[in-house]
Amino acid sequence: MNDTAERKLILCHLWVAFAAFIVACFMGEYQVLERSGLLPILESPSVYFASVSTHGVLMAFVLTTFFIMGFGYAIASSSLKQPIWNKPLAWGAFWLALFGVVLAAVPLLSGKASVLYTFYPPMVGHAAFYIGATLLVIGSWIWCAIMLIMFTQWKKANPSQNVPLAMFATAANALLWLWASAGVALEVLFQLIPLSLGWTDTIDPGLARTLFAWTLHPIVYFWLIPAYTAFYVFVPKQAGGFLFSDEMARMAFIVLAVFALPIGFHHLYMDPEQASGWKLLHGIGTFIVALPTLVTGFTVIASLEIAGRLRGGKGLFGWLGTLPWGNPMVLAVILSLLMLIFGGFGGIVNASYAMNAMVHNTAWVPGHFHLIFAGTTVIMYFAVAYYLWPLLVRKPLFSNQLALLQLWTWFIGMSILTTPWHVLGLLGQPRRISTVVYNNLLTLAWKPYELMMIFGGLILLGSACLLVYNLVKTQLTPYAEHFTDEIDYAEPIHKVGVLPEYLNGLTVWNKVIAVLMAISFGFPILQFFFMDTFGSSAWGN
Ligand code: HAS
Ligand code: CU
Repeated sequence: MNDTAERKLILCHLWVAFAAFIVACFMGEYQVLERSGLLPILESPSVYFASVSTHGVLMAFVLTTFFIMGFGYAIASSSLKQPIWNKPLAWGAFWLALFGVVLAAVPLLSGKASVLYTFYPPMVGHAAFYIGATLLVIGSWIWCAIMLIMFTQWKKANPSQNVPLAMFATAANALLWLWASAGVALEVLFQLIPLSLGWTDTIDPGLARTLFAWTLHPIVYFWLIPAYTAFYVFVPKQAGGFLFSDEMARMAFIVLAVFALPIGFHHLYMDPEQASGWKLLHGIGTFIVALPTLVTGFTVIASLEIAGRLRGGKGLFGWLGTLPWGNPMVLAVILSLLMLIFGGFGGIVNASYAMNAMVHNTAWVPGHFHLIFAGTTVIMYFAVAYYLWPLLVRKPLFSNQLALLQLWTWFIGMSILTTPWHVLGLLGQPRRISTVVYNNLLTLAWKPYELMMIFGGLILLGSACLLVYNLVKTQLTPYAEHFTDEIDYAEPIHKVGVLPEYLNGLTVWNKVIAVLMAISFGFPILQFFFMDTFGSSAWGN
């Protein structure tokens, strides 16, 4: 990353991501306080829902999209050793996406779009919210195009070589996101924007939820793939060893990209608009997409073991002690995998139809996704930030000790926050509620868990401030001469020969996705146009 202009482009993306993140963390703490009912002065359902909607949008769409774009540019330019294709276009995408965020923020913050980050109709918010979100998505599509063009051009110029694993993963994610975002784009363009502008009087929530489910599952893998990329291409080297298998990693990314797409109905198990046969089909796919995560867990732990043994670790678990726990990337991956055990377990419970009936729409679900997204996934975003910042600003990290403290507190805070959420779900607390006003034995049983959540949230807030403090201080320290600015990618333990096209290209997988999507979403969407459906009038704001 020798080019100053490129480093600036990457840094700007990452700063927007973490600025959104820190604002959303303050909102998160306010929300647990408000729900607990402990401070009557805070009680206000309208402020609460404006806050939850903004918090969700900032975390799920702004932090992620900007982080993924910035990280993608860093990977593309460093792993392909090529300048970023069409930098003015990349800047255009950045400003368009940022403008979209500001446009959406106005109605969100003024309570005119308190429709939550899933914006399920017939709730409807101000049109500026949907238009802003659309611009953010269009910005991300331009990023996808740049990634895929760089991927294709490099392959053409280097026909006998394998695409670097990091770029393969990034291109797979770009392809996944182009397919994934089409569902919500159709919903917003043809249903929500016309309704919010008053061009139509009613909306079909069944069709809207089906289109949203098309996006909702793959989007979580769009967020996850950068974390897995760091697992595979940074962690083994940082731990002092080698990647256990390059081919397994590619296979995992392919299965993630292909099978994350046709399975969204596990979000609609309890909805009436799709028949049970389609839900079964999507349910089977949901279990298939858990496999690449198991493969990833295995490969990454095997890579850590190789590193630990090379560093002198003996016995069954002796290698764990010899790992460099003081390296933020290594500490982060261990904590990330620990959170994945229970976060993934929760996912398997959700995916099992009968158990889903028990936990759907309860506090269990935010428990699941805070653990696996804000925990497993976002902790790797921090590790990547600690790794990239010094290379981007060409100065050493301000404090390694603070970085380690920040990662530990994030892990501890997230465990304290999400365990009670899971319990509350089993105790029957609904999700998406503000304060509970009725006091009976059931809601009294919730109280101790709510207190724990406030405490967990406070630790997380402190941890988030530490992250931003460390990054700002790194940027502001005086210039250090001769600081390295090259990303150090992990090498596989066995040299990889020339790979077959299905492990080195995405064209064939794109066709597989097209077929699977036509099967799994074709009829379920088309049926809305051939049967009698009833529209609902807009509700809210
Ligand atoms: Fe999920 C709902 C099913 C993964 C995010 N999920 C959500 C929502 C979000 C989300 C945001 O089937 C809420 C949407 C909303 O607002 O309505 N999810 C799954 C399944 C998986 C899964 C089966 N989810 C994720 C990931 C996310 C995410 C990843 C974000 C990044 N999820 C569901 C379902 C729902 C759902 C239903 C709907 C619920 C409802 O009713 O509304 C799987 O892919 C998970 C597979 C993972 C595993 C874990 C394997 C463990 C490993 C760790 C090994 C480590 C060791 C420790 C041994 C099976 C690999 C090593 C230690 C050392 C020291 C080295
Ligand atoms: Cu899902």
